[in-house]
Amino acid sequence: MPATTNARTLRFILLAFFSVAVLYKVFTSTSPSTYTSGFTSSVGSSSGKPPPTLPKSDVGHIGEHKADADADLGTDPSTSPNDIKSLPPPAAPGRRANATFITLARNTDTWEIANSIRHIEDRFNRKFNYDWVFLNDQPFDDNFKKITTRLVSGKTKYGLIPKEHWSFPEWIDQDKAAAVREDMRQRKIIYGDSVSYRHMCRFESGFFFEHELLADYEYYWRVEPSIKLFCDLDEDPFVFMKENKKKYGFVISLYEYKETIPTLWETTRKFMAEYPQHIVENNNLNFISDDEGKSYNNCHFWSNFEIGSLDFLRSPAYRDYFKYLDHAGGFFYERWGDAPVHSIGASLFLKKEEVHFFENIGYWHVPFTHCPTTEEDRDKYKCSCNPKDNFSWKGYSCTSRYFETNNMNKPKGYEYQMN
Ligand SMILES: Nc1nc2c(ncn2[C@@H]2O[C@H](COP(=O)(O)OP(=O)(O)O)[C@@H](O)[C@H]2O)c(=O)[nH]1
Ligand SMILES: [Mg+2]
Repeated sequence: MPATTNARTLRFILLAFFSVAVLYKVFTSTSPSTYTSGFTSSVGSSSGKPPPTLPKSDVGHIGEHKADADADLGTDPSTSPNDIKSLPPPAAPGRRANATFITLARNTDTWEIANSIRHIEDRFNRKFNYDWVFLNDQPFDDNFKKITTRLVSGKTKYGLIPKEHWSFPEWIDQDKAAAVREDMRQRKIIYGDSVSYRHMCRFESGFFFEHELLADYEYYWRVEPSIKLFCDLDEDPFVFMKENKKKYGFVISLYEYKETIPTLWETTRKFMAEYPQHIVENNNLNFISDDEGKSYNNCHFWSNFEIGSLDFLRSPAYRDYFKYLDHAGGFFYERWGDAPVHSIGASLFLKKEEVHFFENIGYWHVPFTHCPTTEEDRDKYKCSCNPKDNFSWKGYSCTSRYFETNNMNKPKGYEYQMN
């Protein structure tokens, strides 16, 4: 055979071999059609192993996610609608108000107040770092200070209540006061036989805002042991109060037990007659009275939550009112609570628009919940409360009345939360 023929034959054999090899590769390496795109496909081919077997729905889900990452994931019921966000900043930018949290507590309340602080910090204060003032009729022990300082992101301050703010004033007849306690004990009136509860109510009514540790602050937020916050609080309520000239803020309102305040209203009426200069026009009298002030309807703002102005409580009007009530003796001869006392003060000495209802602060203190009414708000503020538990539109709440007497529109859908 000539050399050229040999060379041609060799080229043909090589070409045929190469073509067969290419065809073999093409037919054996085609991916299964399910994995044409996305995360699972690339895992399968790069590892050299067959792709993991996933249930059909998961395969579709992962493929979709990768192929269409920007699509509205809310349309897929098995997918969280949350966008991927970066972590929130450690401290919210912007101005702060001159404000503090305030808690009255005993050393035995350490773990219950620890829970409350955790709620307030997680939902709000870790980004705002406001101070926290703790007051007690006994010295706080080291453990109370250690645990609370550990949890609060702002400064913590611990104060002892002066004796004259936590004792019987000299004009109180001790025998008469003891007889009332015994009678209330027999009638099973809540805290009716307690001396310390009465000191507490009197202190919260008239003295906490006089404590030297609060002297330099303008606003306070009262926090009690074992409360919960259900929603994120991204807007600073103290700054809100300041910018909108608000003096008293609440989340829950309800009727007071009338057995605890038999003569509170007649004493208040005497005060109004003697101090007419303190009663402002366009006040909230119609919130607390159904007959233009003849009688009290027992509605009050629930004072275990309050965001308020210390300057209001330190005003001549409120100070005169407390002094008048204190001399009348009802903190000991009855069992006047600080909630009706603050509420009557705020309703008579403040203009309507200086009082504010915080619809978006989801809150619990045994046994009542306020949960933002609309789903839109519960989404926006990441609330964890069940809207069925929202007490605000139910029969024993006064918040409907508050809206009506202030000509405010109730939130959309409130009527579905009335029962
Ligand atoms: N230091 C001190 N704090 C008290 C005393 N009694 C109640 N408190 C506080 O006063 C507030 C109201 O008391 P609490 O027991 O929650 O009453 P309730 O919410 O009306 O059932 C809470 O912050 C308590 O920690 C007391 O005898 N001493
Ligand atoms: Mg309480």
